[in-house]
Amino acid sequence: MPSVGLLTVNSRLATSRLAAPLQLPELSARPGTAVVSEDALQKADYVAEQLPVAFRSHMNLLAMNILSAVKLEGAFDLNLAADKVPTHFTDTNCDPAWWPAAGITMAICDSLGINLCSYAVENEGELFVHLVPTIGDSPQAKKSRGAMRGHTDGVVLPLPWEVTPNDGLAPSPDLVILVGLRNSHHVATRLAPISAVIRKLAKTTLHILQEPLYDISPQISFRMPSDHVRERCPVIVRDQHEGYIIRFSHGNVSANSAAGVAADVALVDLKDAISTSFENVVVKPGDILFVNNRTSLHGREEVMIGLTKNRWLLRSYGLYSELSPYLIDAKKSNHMLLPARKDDTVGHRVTIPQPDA
Ligand SMILES: O=C(O)CCC(=O)C(=O)O
Ligand SMILES: [Fe+2]
Repeated sequence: MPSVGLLTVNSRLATSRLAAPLQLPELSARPGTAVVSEDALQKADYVAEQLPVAFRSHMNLLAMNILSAVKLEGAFDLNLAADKVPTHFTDTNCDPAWWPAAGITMAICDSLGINLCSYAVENEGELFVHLVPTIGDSPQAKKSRGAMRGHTDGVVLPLPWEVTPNDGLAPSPDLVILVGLRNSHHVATRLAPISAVIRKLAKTTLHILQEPLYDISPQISFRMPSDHVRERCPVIVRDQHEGYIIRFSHGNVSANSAAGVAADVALVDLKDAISTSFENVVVKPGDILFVNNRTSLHGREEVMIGLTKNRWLLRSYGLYSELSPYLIDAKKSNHMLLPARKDDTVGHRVTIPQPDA
């Protein structure tokens, strides 16, 4: 198959290791509350000084869409007792053993100009979600322990330059941040950089995927109206540098009914290309993985149900832009972004607060 050539960018994961783990902040409340931002941010200067130069330059390349993922190994040291694992994604009553790891992640992000955020429609807007395999037959529980095919997070949300005032939507995250607390069976996160995927696509396929021919529905974790569809979108977009960016999710992207058969075929080719482009990355305790949600698809190996206590990652999202235009309610939270939940009293809000509100 002819390859597209040209791309040398965003093709790899860069890894740095800290010589000694960072000193953990003492937090007085659960991360995601305003008081914790203050506690954690007091550590940001100290953290900035401790971060290896190589890591800082990797993070700059990540922000420029030149790298697709960066892993910081040995960022913190936590001694978790064997039974200290939350039972579900938003378990707010679980042991606070995870707070310092979240605090150090907040301090690192602050020192790098990354704004951590959540969406009000997902996981109650919690800033840090527990990625743990949960028991039960609900679609969410099954998803929590199943393998995950390649996807970008927040796929139904606009790309930053697609955001239109008053549509009540924040952009999808620039970064997906995974923090390792426990992973004793080395269940891998899987990364597929767009550059590797694109090299496997025929030129015509790549062109079709850049046409506004695809409809996108919300991922299962997003509590949005089931008829909320982002229509006629390109899946792949040329970015301002030498690369491309992608939004994709196997279950949530389909060719528009008027798009014609070539759009369907291009999607099948894309899925094939993704499936052979993965690199496995094990996020171990103390590791923080920063995934560029524009230039990398991510997924996961299956987490076996018998291993429920053996894997626990925290997940948060990051944006490089200011959050203030997209906050659901600046008085309520400094990280929870639009869209609002359908059952919130404000409904599908349309007024976007001014940046200085
Ligand atoms: O568990 C992982 O390693 C990744 C999970 C993930 O992609 C997600 O929850 O969206
Ligand atoms: Fe994900």
